[in-house]
Amino acid sequence: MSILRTLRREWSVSRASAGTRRPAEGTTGGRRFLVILIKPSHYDADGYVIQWHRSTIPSNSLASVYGLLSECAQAKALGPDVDIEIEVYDECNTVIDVNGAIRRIRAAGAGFIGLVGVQSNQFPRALDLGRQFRAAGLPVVIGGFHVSGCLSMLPELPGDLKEAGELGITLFAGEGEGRILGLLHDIVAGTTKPLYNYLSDMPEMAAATLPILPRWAVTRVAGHYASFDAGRGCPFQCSFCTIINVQGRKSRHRTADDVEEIVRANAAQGITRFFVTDDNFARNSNWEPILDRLIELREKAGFRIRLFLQVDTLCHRIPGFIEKSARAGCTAVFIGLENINPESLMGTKKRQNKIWEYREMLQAWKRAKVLTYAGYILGFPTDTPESIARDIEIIKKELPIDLLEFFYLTPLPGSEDHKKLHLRGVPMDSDMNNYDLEHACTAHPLMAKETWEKVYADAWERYYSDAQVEVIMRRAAVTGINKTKIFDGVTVFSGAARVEGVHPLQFGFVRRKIRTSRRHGMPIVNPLIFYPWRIYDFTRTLWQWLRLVRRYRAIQARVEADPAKMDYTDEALTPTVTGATDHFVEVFADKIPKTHGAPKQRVAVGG
Ligand code: B12
Ligand code: SF4
Repeated sequence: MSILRTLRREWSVSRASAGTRRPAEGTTGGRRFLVILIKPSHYDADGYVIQWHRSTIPSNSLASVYGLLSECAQAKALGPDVDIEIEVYDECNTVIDVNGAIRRIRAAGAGFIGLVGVQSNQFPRALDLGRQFRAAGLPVVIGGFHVSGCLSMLPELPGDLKEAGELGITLFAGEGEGRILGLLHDIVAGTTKPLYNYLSDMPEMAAATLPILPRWAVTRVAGHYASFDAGRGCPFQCSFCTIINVQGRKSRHRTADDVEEIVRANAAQGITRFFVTDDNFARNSNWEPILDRLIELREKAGFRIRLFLQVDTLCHRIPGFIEKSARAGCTAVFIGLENINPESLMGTKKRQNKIWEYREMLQAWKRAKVLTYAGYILGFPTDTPESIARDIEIIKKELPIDLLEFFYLTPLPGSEDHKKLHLRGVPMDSDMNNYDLEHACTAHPLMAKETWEKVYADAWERYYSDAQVEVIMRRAAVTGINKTKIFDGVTVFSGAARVEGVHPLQFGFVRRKIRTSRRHGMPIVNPLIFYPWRIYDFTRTLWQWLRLVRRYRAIQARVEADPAKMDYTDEALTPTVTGATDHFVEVFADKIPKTHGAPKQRVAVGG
């Protein structure tokens, strides 16, 4: 019943902290310069901001920019008599009091609003917030992947970035390390430029400013996870990826000393759980010294570090990587599986994914008792409802994945896919709010939009069937994965899309819908209509969650009570025999390119 316990605990903390004024950082009584950092969320289909009493994943962009500004504040960078104060909010877990923020900056006498880490799907919300602050005459700066991605790949500014400029909002492209002070000076002098573009000049990460958030901001994330990026950049070339075009393909990494400092700074405020946001930590060329240091901190200095890592499907080939990750405290890992059809993977230049090694790789994580999450993209050009259904069934039976999450193949601004479609004039959804990987944003060659939408909804139903949930729990029991973790994971991943209508990556505990925080241009609903609807909406959702939790508790109780639970085995858990080819690899044999290490082609079975 851990989810309900978490909810109860989080709810009481939320109530206790409601209305408390956030402590200003570094005040000494001189002139004031107030920076309000906001990580915007985005809108649901009804135009309400997607936000929660507690979010589940911390924002590393916010921690990075907060770290940069804290450094300026501590260094008295605007002069010895100027106190730089910083407030920091993640809109996914906090309702933004726009009028209050305006009043506080006015009372301070100077300052600005920083809209941080704004992704494409958050840009409309960022513009709506920016519009209100600009109407009050405050300086507003937007940074993050939408601005950086568009500027790195498109020949000219798209309409929404132009609109931001017309509102007087400053755009910041590229990374903030080493550049924030210049921006602050310009804001103070009133000479802020419409655009700062540092994309061609990526800062070194060694000795770069450390990402950090104050404890009260971290505790708004369930489980009190903090985050850091141990490195940026990825050597691969997936065509749907924006990262390589913004942060580059060269691995830039923090030092082991810096990572230790991040851990110690967080531990000093009672936080030792970390989401390491490197898109592919296995390709961080400094992974080993970093893991060695974390192992030392855990095993010699007694830090109770827990890590969530993101890796690629070839990580098991790096000697010692999985073992050291586990010893360093990794209890969960996200693997960019993306698809099991080699044709789809080749089509998006994801050549590094060798499907014949998937099972071995997943079993290696299982042996280390690490929970595995994998992303699966739906809508590659050759995908059909039938082929997707077949592939999901194969995964369920033959691959020991714990939690699978589905995405639409999306031409994200900043990716090669988006650039190509844009230059060819192929129609794409003009509403950036939909670029959340939960919407079909462009036409599919074989599936109508409605078919694709049904395939997406069905994928969650198909993978999280009660029978498969039991299989996942049985595999977890026999491989020693923590049963509370598996229960929580399965419940959230199964329910987020189906009950709340949001992807698990956007999920939080206890949804909030604020009547007046509605998308620009949509009417504010009369309270007499809004509140009865909201009560109904809330009760319906709660009821669905309770039913789901009850069902899964019954399944877990059955698994736990089974005297033969430690004898459980299935095809996915059976070790791959050297030289033999897994059944699912044979299914795709005719599509496997003849690359180094590929199994010899056999006759393809199944369609
Ligand atoms: C961690 C992460 C998450 C976390 C936390 C979000 C966060 N941004 O912290 C979670 C899991 C919540 C998340 C969710 C999603 N994510 Co995400 N995420 C990432 C990831 C892996 C790391 C983010 C990060 O920490 N980057 C490092 C920081 C330091 O870089 P940065 O954000 O660009 O910030 C720097 C500069 O931009 C600048 N800057 C930024 N803001 C500001 C503000 C000011 C005022 C200034 C001066 C400077 C400045 O300075 C910062 C420091 O250098 C990135 C990939 C990546 N490598 O960045 C994807 C990424 C940002 N996510 C992406 C996507 C698509 C999503 C989702 C929409 C989809 C999904 N279902 O996964 C969801 C939606 C969430 C929502 N609520 O709407 C895309 C965005 C692409 C785009 N065109 O927008 C990325 C790039 C990955 C990808 N697939 O290509 N994500
Ligand atoms: S492996 Fe991940 S981070 Fe690297 S290019 Fe591919 S999608 Fe991008």
